[in-house]
Amino acid sequence: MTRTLITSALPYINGIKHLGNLVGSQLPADLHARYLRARGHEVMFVCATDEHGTPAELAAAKAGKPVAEYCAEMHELQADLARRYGLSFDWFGRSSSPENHRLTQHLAVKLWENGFLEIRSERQFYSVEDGRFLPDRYVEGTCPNCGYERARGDQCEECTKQLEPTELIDPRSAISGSTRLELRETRHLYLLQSKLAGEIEAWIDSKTDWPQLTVSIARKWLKEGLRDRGITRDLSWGVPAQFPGAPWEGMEGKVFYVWFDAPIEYIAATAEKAHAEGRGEEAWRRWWRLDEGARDVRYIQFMGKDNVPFHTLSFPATLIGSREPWKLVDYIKSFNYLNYDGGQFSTSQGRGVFMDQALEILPADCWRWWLLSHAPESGDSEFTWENFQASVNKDLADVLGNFVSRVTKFCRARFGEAVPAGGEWGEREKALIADLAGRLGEYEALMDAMEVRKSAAALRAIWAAGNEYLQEAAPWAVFKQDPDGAAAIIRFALNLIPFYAALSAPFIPFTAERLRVDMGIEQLEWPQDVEAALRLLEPGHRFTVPDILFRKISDEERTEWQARFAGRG
Ligand code: B3M
Ligand code: ZN
Repeated sequence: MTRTLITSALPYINGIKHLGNLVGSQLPADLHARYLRARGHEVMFVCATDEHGTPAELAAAKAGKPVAEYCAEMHELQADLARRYGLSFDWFGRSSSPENHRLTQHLAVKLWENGFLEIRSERQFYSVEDGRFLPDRYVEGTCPNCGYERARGDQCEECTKQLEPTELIDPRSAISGSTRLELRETRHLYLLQSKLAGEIEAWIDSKTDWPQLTVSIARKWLKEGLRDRGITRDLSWGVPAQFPGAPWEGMEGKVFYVWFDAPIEYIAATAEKAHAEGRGEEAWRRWWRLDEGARDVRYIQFMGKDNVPFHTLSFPATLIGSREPWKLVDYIKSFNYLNYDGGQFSTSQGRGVFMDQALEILPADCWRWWLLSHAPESGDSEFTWENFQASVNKDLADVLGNFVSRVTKFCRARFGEAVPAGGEWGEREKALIADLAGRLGEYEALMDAMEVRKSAAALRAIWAAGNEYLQEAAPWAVFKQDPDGAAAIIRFALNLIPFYAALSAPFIPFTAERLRVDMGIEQLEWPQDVEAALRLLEPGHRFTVPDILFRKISDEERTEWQARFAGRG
């Protein structure tokens, strides 16, 4: 049995994420984790809140709370939202955990011992008005690469380029907006990535099956030359850079850079789980240490395209430079951006739908379905209310919902709430079984390949095949002359419901679970053999007619929501 390690990029702690964030990493990661578990794989799916660095400090200051308290509250909020979206993390950790502190400091020491870390003196922005150094996001300005005017000191969101604050044109303080910035001397630990460039390039070259988007971003930044990067900051919140046993001196009052410790949290989160469950170190090390079992692990990461440089270059540099046998990622599935109704989602302007608001208006499965079936894979994609309405009303309500409702209600009216005996399956059923077997194979191949949109389309086609069958077989007409013939049709159609529920569970887990309960079965099983799967519910098996699965979105609602989420901009 294959073991698969799945990580989703860690959502920043600074506020509730919008739907674009959700579809860029956590949701497709969940889809894959659910699918592989259903196929019998052992899966370790971890995520966490990314709690350090300037985003956390800035947000806590804005909320008027001590940063530790702010992070603890926001973690609970994000964990609760994750549950309500059915994100099936095996562990949802915190990058501020003791495990991550220990592991981050451990890896830094190893890098130092191997000659990949050194102390350098650099000149950094100091804001006279704010009375402090301004690392990373504390500085904003114009991107030297693309001209975007609100680029942050660590990275331009627009063109994904990793930046140094001093590269920004017209720099200003993100705290006060002040442009009275001075360059002052400060000492930091530097990760000598340039020394590792050859090894990283060879490693990326070996990844011949990586998706185009991932490889092109990685290569672009490799070509520019892998630069040495400061991995400490003049901040108080984070993993302390000076600690007992550190082989260097003079790093008091500094912490590790958030992008240094955040990916290490993937490992630390797995350790948090082991510790919380009272299990030994081997429980997490078998996933992460090649010398302790991780050679059998396939490791897949999910993330938005802006995170790719850190995962293809910086994090591998940390692990490779440690000269310890850590598991490196095998496959990176990256996503483009989801835009919102002709523009971008904007947290500051309240534009677009955020995770908490979405659930106020419709159940999680509607969002999961739309987002996954429109995942921004081949290019950026766009959320529009028209498209969302059409998708929910057609795919979910008309195709899947209507099928379930017609079949179960007709059965109840003619035969009662139990699978009817009588009649035999004929050519039509045989043909559909063969058709479904082919479609199932295609669906599995697409899911294996993490082709999210295409998988959704394949699943929708499987639902539609049931509708067409019902339409052609027309049990309501057959019933008048041949009740046994109608019973055979309905027995077949009823059996399609658990079959659909099993296949749909990775996309719409809440609906699948309702169907499981209403159809009176113990556990949804992934079909090995379509014919056998369609004989699961035997004559006499009792079920309950499900309540309406998906209600349709009216034009009035659509217009109302469009106005409500248009933002203040
Ligand atoms: N928190 C950035 C983001 O949410 C960052 C990802 C960390 S993954 C280790 O886009
Ligand atoms: Zn840019």
